[in-house]
Amino acid sequence: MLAWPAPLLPTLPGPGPVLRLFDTARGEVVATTPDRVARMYVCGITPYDATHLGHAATYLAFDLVNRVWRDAGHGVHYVQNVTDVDDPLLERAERDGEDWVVLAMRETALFREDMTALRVLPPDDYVGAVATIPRIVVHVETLLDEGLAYVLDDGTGDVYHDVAQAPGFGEESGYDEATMLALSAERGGDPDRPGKRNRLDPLLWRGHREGEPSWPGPRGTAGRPGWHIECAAIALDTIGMGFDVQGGGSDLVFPHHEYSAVHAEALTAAATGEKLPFARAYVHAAMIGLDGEKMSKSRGNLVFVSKLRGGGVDPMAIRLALLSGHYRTDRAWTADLLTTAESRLATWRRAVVRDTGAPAAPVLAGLRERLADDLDSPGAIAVVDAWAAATLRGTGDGTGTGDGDTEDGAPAVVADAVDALLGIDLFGAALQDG
Ligand code: 5CA
Ligand code: ZN
Repeated sequence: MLAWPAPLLPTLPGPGPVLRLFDTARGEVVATTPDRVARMYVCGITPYDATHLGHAATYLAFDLVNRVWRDAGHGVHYVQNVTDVDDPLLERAERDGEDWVVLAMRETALFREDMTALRVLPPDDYVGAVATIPRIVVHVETLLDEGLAYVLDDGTGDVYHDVAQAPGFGEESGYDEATMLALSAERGGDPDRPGKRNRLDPLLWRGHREGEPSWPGPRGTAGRPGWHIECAAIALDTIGMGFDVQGGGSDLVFPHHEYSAVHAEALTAAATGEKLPFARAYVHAAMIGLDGEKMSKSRGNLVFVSKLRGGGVDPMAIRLALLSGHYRTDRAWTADLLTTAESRLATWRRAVVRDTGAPAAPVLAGLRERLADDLDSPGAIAVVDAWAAATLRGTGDGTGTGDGDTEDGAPAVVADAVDALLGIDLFGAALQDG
């Protein structure tokens, strides 16, 4: 699938530090250990509605991961999926009397526009579920052949993964059975369905139902794929096992990331006999809420990126507003957040258009240090705030160096650092404003 155009990425002097991130599976902040090319998979949208600020916040968090790795000298192989066939998409199309393919295409196109406007680095592989069906079918057949999956005995043709045989089950989320059962029921699972071997067994393949799209399936059974095997198959096809970061919002900790990992680990064990981990770290962005509730398509309490942009809001202000909170803190979207970001952006822009400013080196070091520490974007923003204040006062104090110097060319270096590391372009609108 087509991704979206890459923004320019300035190169900064010298390499940045090793990125440390909170890994859900280990329950602590750990150093990432990428090879020359870091590998990251981030769960993409289900395109039945426009991109809201919750989605945007999650993709911005992983955009920082991408930027910090690149600054540290790594290449990054970034993969994202599009869940372009699934229950919520089909239900919305049915409700609105619209063709589900057209709905998915339209919302995916809008998502690309939003990501471009927010200056999110595009994935190298942007892969839809539908395009992956032939590979998914092969995987489901392998699990059936190995006796690790079974066809439900009720004539539907539905196939489930037998998790009792999956040794790694539970390692990603660390949840107990009661928590898993509750979350499974809440998030698209079917723990009470009769005939399953284990209530927590996840659906791999859904046999054809009247009125639903279907494709040739495992052992000739027409239908469509389950959700978790989609991400397992796409990751296996593109970046393989043991990749550096599996990312998404915290609503994916269970069941989605647990099951994607278990599917991929079972397939790898079947193919090689080895128990390899799916990802080295599972990283989750907290939820953005509105009026005290998680922003979600099913609740309908949404603020859309495209709506704000359409109303003339500078996408860089949206980006700055979302990054002003830490990615692991659940937080609310408010009008104030945007107003504060707009005035901060204006201040930064007034500072970077000067020829001379407070020294740049401590700003670059401070930005790198804060972001490498589990993406402390509020801390990084504070570093730039202090620099802008000192520059606009015409002195070098306030940057932490305490030497009161000013430096020719410092504003241009800071603008490059803010661009490369925080993804915020300080020149576009500043030039337009004259
Ligand atoms: N297609 C699946 C992932 S394979 C999916 O969850 N799609 S989604 O459209 O519902 O969400 C897209 C991404 O945004 C996911 O990573 C999800 O965890 C994240 N997300 C959803 N709601 C919020 C929210 N309120 N705050 C932050 N992130 C969110
Ligand atoms: Zn996913």
